[in-house]
Amino acid sequence: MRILLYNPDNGVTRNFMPHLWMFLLKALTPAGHEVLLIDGNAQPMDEEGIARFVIEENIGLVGIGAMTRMIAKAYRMADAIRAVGVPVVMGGPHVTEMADEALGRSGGPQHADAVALGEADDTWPKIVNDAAAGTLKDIYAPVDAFGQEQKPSLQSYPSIPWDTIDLAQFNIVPKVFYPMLQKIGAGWGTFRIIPVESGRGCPYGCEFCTVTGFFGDSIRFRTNKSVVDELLLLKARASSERGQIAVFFIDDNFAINVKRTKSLLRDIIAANAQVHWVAQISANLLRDEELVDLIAAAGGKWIFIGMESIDPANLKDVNKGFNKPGEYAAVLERLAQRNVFAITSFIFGMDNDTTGVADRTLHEIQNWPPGLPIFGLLTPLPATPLYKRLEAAGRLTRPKHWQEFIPFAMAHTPLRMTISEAHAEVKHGWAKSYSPAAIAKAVASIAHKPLGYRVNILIARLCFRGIYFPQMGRFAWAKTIAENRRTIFSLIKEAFTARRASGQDAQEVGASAST
Ligand code: B12
Ligand code: SF4
Repeated sequence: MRILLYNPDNGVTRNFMPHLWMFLLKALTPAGHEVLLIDGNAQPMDEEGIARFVIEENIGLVGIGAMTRMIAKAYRMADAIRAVGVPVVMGGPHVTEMADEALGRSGGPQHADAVALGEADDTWPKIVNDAAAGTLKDIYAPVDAFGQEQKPSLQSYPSIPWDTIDLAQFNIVPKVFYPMLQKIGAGWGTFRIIPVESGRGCPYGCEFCTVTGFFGDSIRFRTNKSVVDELLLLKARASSERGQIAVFFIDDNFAINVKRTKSLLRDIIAANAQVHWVAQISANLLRDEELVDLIAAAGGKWIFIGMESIDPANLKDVNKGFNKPGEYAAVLERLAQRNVFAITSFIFGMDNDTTGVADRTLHEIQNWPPGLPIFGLLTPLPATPLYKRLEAAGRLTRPKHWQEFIPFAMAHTPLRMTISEAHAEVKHGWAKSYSPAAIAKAVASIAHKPLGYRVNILIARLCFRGIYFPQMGRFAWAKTIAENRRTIFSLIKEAFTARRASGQDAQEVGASAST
């Protein structure tokens, strides 16, 4: 049977990074089937396009995975596929919580023939076999013989063949940058970010988050060896292609078990398996100097920190009181001293937020080492404690917000400001942080560091700007480059000056050697 795994586009950004679930399920597919992958963020497709594709490619089963924000598109695509007679199985965090919605049992139309609940590592082979035999069931739950929920241990994690997978569509370098980047060094025209997981689960239970409910509060890890082997495979591929590959450790809290993380990082260093990587780690765990040393030595370049708010009252409200705003600056300094920078994520529209929250947050940020601030709105995702609390209080203004997804729009009323004030705060946060002046200041603030770090900050800022200000077309990129031309040209000039100087040094060395 030919199987298509499809991830709908998020409608905001393009091909930032492939979605791991597709590659994982492909690796777990029983022998004898062929699996094709389409990530809508890299290969945009509409309903008509996907219906034509499944017919032309003789697809016998389509698997669709989606977060809540892409579910409306996922349902539309599923409808188009089912209309041409091909069965659809859906999985992922949204349909796990809203299986009845996907199966048409909550008053709306049916979108999926089957739903895979929760982690599908163990159920996927069964789904494929049932589909091939024409006996697809409606619900696949990861349970043992006694009906008890069973989570994959991750101890026997499949090997994802990153060495042979076609990654061309996931090159994140906008074409307009090719000529400039190739001058920096060979291979800089391609840059892929690959998702790798080393463990699953988070016990913290923040009110707005689905992770504790979905993956559970007991944490499971892959073996160090299996992670190291995966990194070595990626490193070998990058070097054979003379391209750049970075890894995103998608674990929700990469250092949740500090002892284990240190042992993994030591193994990465010992195996010389370092690639540049990003990981998500909560601020409280970054107090540990030895951990931060190992992060830097093992290739860590960016750490995503869910800071959420600089107001302890807000953090307490959402059960994230373990975040201590008073230590944010020290945590970021500790990272920056080792040339590791942070993606700092903030949520506005929390219950204790009032107008001016963006300026108050920006005021703090300006004293921190340069990083990548990102701003979002408190969003009640289905089945989270937050959703239940707001629903009980009658505060949901769009209880089924996913049916008509609007980027950066609230679905409930904040307590101490209006919805439009909250939207304005987010806009202000992005506009101020990603203005040409702010980008120039971020680059200049590390003028004492080697050029590569400043180029890194510049490129990352230009790309992150696109999360809020759509930057998908050639024209949008040209405009962004024009606006930031002073910073860009000053770094290019510095690169050429350094290159010429090193060329002259080499000539002088050559001349003195021959005399
Ligand atoms: C990496 C990641 C991202 C990446 C992008 C995604 C990517 N390219 O990989 C980045 C950092 C950009 C990101 C951003 C956001 N993310 Co995010 N992200 C994750 C994260 C940490 C890992 C995803 C992952 O690969 N997991 C590992 C794989 C193996 O798990 P999985 O995807 O769930 O797949 C398993 C099952 O679900 C199932 N399955 C999944 N799909 C399918 C399909 C079929 C057919 C079948 C059978 C089974 C199946 O089988 C898989 C194996 O068991 C998850 C949290 C988490 N731990 O999953 C959050 C998560 C997915 N993100 C979440 C959110 C909310 C966001 C944001 C909206 C945050 C924000 N406020 O801005 C943005 C939106 C991004 C966008 N523009 O679309 C939520 C989604 C909740 C929901 N109900 O939708 C999660 C669950 C975290 C949370 N806080 O609750 N994210
Ligand atoms: S620490 Fe992160 S992953 Fe864990 S519950 Fe909180 S927001 Fe979710």
